[in-house]
Amino acid sequence: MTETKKYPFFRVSPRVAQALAAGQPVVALESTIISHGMPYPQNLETALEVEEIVRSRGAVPATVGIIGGVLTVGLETEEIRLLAHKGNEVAKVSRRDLGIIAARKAHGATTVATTMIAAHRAGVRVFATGGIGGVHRGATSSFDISADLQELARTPVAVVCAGVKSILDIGLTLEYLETYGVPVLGMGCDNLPAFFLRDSGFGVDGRVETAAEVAEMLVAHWGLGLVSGAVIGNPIPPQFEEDPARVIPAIEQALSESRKQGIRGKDTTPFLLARVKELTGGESLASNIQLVFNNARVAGDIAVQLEAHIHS
Ligand code: PSU
Ligand code: MN
Repeated sequence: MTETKKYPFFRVSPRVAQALAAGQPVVALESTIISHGMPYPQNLETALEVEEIVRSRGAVPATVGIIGGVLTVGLETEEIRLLAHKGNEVAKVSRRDLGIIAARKAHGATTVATTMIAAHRAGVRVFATGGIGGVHRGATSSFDISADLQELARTPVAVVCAGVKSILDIGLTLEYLETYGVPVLGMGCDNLPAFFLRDSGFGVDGRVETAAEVAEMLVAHWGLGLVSGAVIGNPIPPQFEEDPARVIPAIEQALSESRKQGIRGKDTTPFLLARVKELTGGESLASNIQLVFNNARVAGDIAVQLEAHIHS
């Protein structure tokens, strides 16, 4: 079964399609971070500023989301506004939810996993976000492992992120990525960043200093016929790093509350993110926004370098 004209399930905006056809660098951006990851109106302001930052590096932004059941690469400002405003009312859509939301012609926010799916299908190789999903603490009994990791195993898109938030088991997340053949690079760092903190204490597979170096590694990885994605860990700028003495207790408390309240499945990550934000006050939101900006800059640079490589 293929899609028909009557039911277009997937769409690339004309702006992004033209950029891709012209060989311009494009950076994909996710929308769960908008609808579920940040409150309104900071989510909207951040999403639009991230697009501006990507442009300022010489690349074309392509925010991904689901509008009326159509998985769309390159949301218009009004569509971003819709997802930002609706927030938790729109579905958080991972791989297993895509067909359900498409058939219902509902709106949806794409996670890292579904943003990768859409980016790959459109021909976009670089994607910027805040933090990826991973292996949850206690996963040995809950089995809670983000579908983001499986997507990284099977979809050739490079995800620039500030590492993994310590609501997760960072060590197990790296073990999982190793098993599935996903390279983890550190942008100017030997250890994977831990979102609000610059250093998780867990080593990356390759330290890189420049976007050009990342592009070379991606060209080699994919040139060898490997189909997995890659994680580019980019530490939060030092001036925005959080105090571990504030963040770590907040994370511990959020985790303990989620266990007590029996939060499960796809609600776990949004619950923990929102709770950590409440417990640390507005400051953590400001850091969150700054690290996303920083990832957008680096992703823009990587996309530019990757295009330069492909056309040289
Ligand atoms: N981690 C964050 N911020 C986020 C997310 C994760 O620090 O906004 C979002 C991303 O969209 C990610 C998703 O893909 O949560 C993972 O959800 P889950 O753990 O349910 O797979
Ligand atoms: Mn999960």
